Amino acid sequence: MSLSRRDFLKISSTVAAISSIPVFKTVSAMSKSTPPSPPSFNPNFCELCFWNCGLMAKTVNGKVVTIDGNPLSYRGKGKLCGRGNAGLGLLYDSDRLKYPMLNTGKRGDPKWKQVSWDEALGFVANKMNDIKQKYGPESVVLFSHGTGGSFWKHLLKAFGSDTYAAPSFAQCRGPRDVGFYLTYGSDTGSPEYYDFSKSRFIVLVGSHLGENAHNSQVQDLMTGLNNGAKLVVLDPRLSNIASKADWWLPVKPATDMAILLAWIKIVVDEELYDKEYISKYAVGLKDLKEAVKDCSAEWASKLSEIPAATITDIARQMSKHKPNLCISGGRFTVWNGDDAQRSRAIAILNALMGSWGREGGYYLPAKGKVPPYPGLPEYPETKPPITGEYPFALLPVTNAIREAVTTNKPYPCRGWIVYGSNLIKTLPNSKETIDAIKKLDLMVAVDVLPMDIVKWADVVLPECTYLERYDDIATGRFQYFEAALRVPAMKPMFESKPSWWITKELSKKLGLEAYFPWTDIEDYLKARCNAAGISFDELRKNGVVKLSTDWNPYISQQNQPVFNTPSEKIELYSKQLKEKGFDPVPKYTAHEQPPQGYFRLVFGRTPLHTFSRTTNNFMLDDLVPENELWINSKQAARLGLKKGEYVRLANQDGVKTDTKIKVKITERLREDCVYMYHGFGVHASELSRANKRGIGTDELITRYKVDPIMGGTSLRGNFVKIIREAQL
Ligand SMILES: Nc1nc2c(c(=O)[nH]1)N[C@H]1C(S)=C(S)[C@@H](COP(=O)(O)OP(=O)(O)OC[C@H]3O[C@@H](n4cnc5c(=O)[nH]c(N)nc54)[C@H](O)[C@@H]3O)O[C@H]1N2
Ligand SMILES: Nc1nc2c(c(=O)[nH]1)N[C@H]1C(S)=C(S)[C@@H](COP(=O)(O)OP(=O)(O)OC[C@H]3O[C@@H](n4cnc5c(=O)[nH]c(N)nc54)[C@H](O)[C@@H]3O)O[C@H]1N2
Ligand code: SF4
Ligand SMILES: [Mo]
Repeated sequence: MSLSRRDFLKISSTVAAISSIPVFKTVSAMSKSTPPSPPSFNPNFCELCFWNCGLMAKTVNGKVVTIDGNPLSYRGKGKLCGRGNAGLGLLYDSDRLKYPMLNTGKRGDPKWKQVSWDEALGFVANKMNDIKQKYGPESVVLFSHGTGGSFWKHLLKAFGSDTYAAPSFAQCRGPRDVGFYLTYGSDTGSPEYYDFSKSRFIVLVGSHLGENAHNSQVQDLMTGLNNGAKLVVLDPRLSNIASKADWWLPVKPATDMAILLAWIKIVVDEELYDKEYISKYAVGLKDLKEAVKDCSAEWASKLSEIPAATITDIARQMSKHKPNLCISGGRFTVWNGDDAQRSRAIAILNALMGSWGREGGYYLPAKGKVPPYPGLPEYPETKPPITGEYPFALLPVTNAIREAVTTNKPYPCRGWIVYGSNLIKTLPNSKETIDAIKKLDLMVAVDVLPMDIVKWADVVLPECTYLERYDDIATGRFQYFEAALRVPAMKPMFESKPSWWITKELSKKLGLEAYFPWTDIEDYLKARCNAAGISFDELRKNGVVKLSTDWNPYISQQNQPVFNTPSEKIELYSKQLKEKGFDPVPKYTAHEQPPQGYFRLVFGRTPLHTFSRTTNNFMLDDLVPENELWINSKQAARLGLKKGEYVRLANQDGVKTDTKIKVKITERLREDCVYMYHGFGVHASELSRANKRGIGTDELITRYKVDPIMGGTSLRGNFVKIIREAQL
């Protein structure tokens, strides 16, 4: 059955009415014979993206009927974004994974056999033990993106493997976090430590906040702007937020570093930096000055196509508002392969403005801890995780794991457990991912939907959705410390199960039950709450507990910052980088520009979808059913393209898409690129709505560079040409 959002809205206004959806059959039967019971309300936090906004779910007669923002939640501040509001579109998706399944066919060409949980977990345990015997426990690794992954991480550590990799490092924010870590000895957090609501000046380098719908951050940004903050946006596209900016810089893609270095030079040469702050907290100013001496505004202008006078003016304006300003490099920072260095340039510029630890800049995040479940046995000794040969990979590197399958370096990698990550669309060059999967001894997918990754698994473990489960306590470091809880608002549908249950059952089959001594999840959560001095009942009722509320987030005489760098200062010049053979101060690298007849493939987010995970959601599908190809009107006229026409794309390596995309003609984009939302072009035939709608950026990203500092894969260096139907 395919249900649209309009259908759903029509029928969801009363509980009796929603009985027309088959999944509500039991409710309707009940509601006819028994009067409706009073509603119950359970706190939860959203899993439609990784911001995890707090919410309250209303349940009537055992079925969730509405979800609303929880005002106590920092990340949501009482609101849910368009995607978050569509949580029921996931819960009641008729395409959901319903039973454990074994693949009796081939990986990629599966024949599914429905099996019991006992059989599915027995299969996984046997294979894991086989691999352990032949190669060692570290040869089974975890890919994990999402809250339930914490139980899998615990299980794998107990099994003897320390490799748990999230694409949010090497395919997302890793370069930014490493760039800041090398400069301040701290990453920038998630939620980022941006103090936007109090900023007087904000610079967004390639961030499209607003379309990137990270809820509280968008609210904070708008508060800052409403209070008069000036805004600069660097983006080759007039994004929604760029349309609100005081300065929109339609920078030539891949040249941002030139502008950043020119700003550093102007600020240093004209002595516009925060002198007291730099002399007290930073090292390396002299070396920095020397390193950027040739990076004039005129030089940057030639590369970036932004006027030199504008570059100079902004540097001066910026420094007038110091230290209450925030220069943000966005979250998705894997662009061109020198991304940790670009992020370092942003970190250095912030340091010159004295914005770290200052009101309106980057706040100092509150400290706090929820200790682990008490009395657990120690994890066994094991080999270091797979990070590739990247000296500053702070976390395991997804793409290095993929390589390890073929190279057996640093050791063989034979089993993958993939929790909540659609790796086929998430890692660049899907052929490399598929080739690696084909070589494995075990491939497990833990998911809620039959996404692209699922057909490559030997066994599929259906997790219930976030509204049907408890998860581990989630913590957040804001201007206070937060503990948040997810409480099931209804029983899991079909035979789906929560990860806390799946991992506990699997631990028994692996002989690891000593690591899972709790009787059930409430027993586990209560013990953790006790250890942290939190009331479980309060957390269970409100969903959120605020701790460290007396935290001072700003530097003052009594509140001095600690920099966890070798010099214990902010490192404008990095000896750490120098020692490993990298530039101690960022340098400009020229990146390839599109060849004749090609456009650079540029992509971002639609406010109403999260990657591929929401593309089948019937409440969102009606609003944004597919992605569009943005193309500048001059180029469209040159190619004779018409608005709404469907085209295919081919990239520089001759890869041609098998699906089509609708043309959107616009003035809001430079002429040298085309733009689309990432996440569409799903190739999973069981997804009745999403399958083959639009084009996936991932299909066209066959080429990538790896950041030698930290292992991030650049995703912005592919070029495409447009193929019209007539040319096929
Ligand atoms: N080409 C290209 N690649 C990219 C990006 C891009 O813009 N373009 N963006 C990059 C970025 S920034 C990131 S963060 C990554 C994101 O990478 P992923 O996290 O892999 O992206 P999603 O498409 O959201 O895949 C999530 C998977 O989790 C499943 N899922 C959803 N909810 C649950 C749940 O409750 N439990 C379980 N077990 N599974 C669940 C979904 O069905 C889906 O299969 O991708 C990166 N890769
Ligand atoms: N609605 C929604 N919100 C999301 C997500 C989602 O899937 N959906 N995903 C979340 C996640 S995990 C992440 S990491 C963030 C990512 O969100 P952001 O950090 O904002 O990053 P991008 O998606 O890369 O931003 C895309 C913008 O960068 C511009 N751009 C492209 N090339 C260049 C360039 O060379 N220079 C400059 N200056 N700009 C360039 C594009 O035109 C586009 O407007 O979004 C988060 N928020
Ligand atoms: S930003 Fe939106 S999708 Fe993400 S967690 Fe919050 S409400 Fe959910
Ligand atoms: Mo991300």
